Amino acid sequence: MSTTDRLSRATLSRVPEPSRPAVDPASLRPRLVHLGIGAFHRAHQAVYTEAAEAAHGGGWGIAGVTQRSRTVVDRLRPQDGLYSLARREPGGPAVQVVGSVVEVLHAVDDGHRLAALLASPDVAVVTITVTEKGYRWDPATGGLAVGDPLVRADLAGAPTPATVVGQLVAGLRARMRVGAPISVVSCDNMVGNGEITGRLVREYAAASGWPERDRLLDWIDSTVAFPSTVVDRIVPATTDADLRTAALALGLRDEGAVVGEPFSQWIVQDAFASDRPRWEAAGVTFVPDVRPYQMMKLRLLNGAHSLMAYLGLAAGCETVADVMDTPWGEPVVRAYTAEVAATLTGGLSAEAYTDALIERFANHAMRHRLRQIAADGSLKVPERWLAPLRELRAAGAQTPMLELALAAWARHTRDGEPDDPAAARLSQAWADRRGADAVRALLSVIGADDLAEDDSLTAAVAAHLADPPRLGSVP
Ligand code: CS2
Repeated sequence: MSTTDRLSRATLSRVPEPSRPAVDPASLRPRLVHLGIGAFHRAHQAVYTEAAEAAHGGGWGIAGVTQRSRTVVDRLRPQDGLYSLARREPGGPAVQVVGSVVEVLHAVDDGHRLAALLASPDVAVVTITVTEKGYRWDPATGGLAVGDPLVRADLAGAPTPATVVGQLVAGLRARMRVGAPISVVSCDNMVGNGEITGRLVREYAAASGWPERDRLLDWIDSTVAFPSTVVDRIVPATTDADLRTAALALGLRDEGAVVGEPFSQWIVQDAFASDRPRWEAAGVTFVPDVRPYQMMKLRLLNGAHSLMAYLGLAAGCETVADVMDTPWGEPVVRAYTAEVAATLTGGLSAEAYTDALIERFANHAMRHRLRQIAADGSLKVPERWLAPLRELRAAGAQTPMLELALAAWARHTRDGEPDDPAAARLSQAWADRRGADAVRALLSVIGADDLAEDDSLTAAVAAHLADPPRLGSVP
């Protein structure tokens, strides 16, 4: 079949009826700016926003902003922001065009348009998915990485800021003149993502040297909200085969196609500054405090993901489902989640959550590559493992699975050519060092000097490094 014609508003009527968007894109305008319009946003918040609009209206369109590469702009702009999501049901994909993205921008090349949108009273919400490293923060202090070259360049007055925090603060500075409230909603995998974002924004404004910075800080305190959220949906990177599946279902080429698992969840702190899409109509849960949900998701799902990634890559597996096919996959995940579950609060059931995880991880319709999960370990490991590790050790509990996990990550930093912003420092930790010395140096790189001083921990991790587990007999 020839699918040279591309999905766009002009060709949308050729898409089979059941796959068409739930909203008429022409009825929307940018009322929400999203920073980091990668596959995850398109398979998650954009879908909730479309469903909320379909249920309640309000004209909530999304202006999606990509940070570095222009690829997303080149894929989505010729398609008027339209793309399809394939839900990877075990019995075959269900493909649906999503209609909520109405504008696609590049943060720097289209920086003036971005600033104008952030200042516009018509825009009431900013959502963010830029991964942990996009915040340019120092996980050891929780503060802005002021030594980061891009942060420095933005603070020195780059005309269109290249960092997310720089873009936000420049937008808020312009917005202060019109005075309209706004909510900035981080959707990245960090405990207290709203508080972190608020802190980074304030630190950046304070460091800006602008004459009106004190007034800006007061205005941010009184008028800008930073709700925390927990997002969950497994979204592997789109492959050529996924693009072919989309084209087949739509009868049109779709270069913006994304795939996601059937499961999806969004927990949002009910603390907005003003108007927002009626996401509750789309199944979003609003709660006063997202922390118990965030800890459960980060420590159980993401923590198990990272563990499977580092163990699985070393064992020659390619995807999460491959790991679940091994005799050790499920027992390792269960032993890990049982160990970490002791740190969870809030009365949520870790057992039920784990059972559901096992099923999600084993979904063979997903090809979720371990390499994708293993990336940026220096920023993921502290959130996922070190926080529970500290709590368990402070309580005198045994931590065999977290030790095994750290050893698997340490081995990956030594042998696995990690894709990580701290790659050079991680490899330096291995220069002239072995065993527990190397483990101490690695822990220091990721801001965990306290754990580096825990001799029984570093010795246990080093023992696994010296004698890698025969995975069939993992504890
Ligand atoms: C994964 C997450 O790449 C990773 O590090 O653990 O992207 C994970 O798939 C999502 O958080 C699931 O909601």
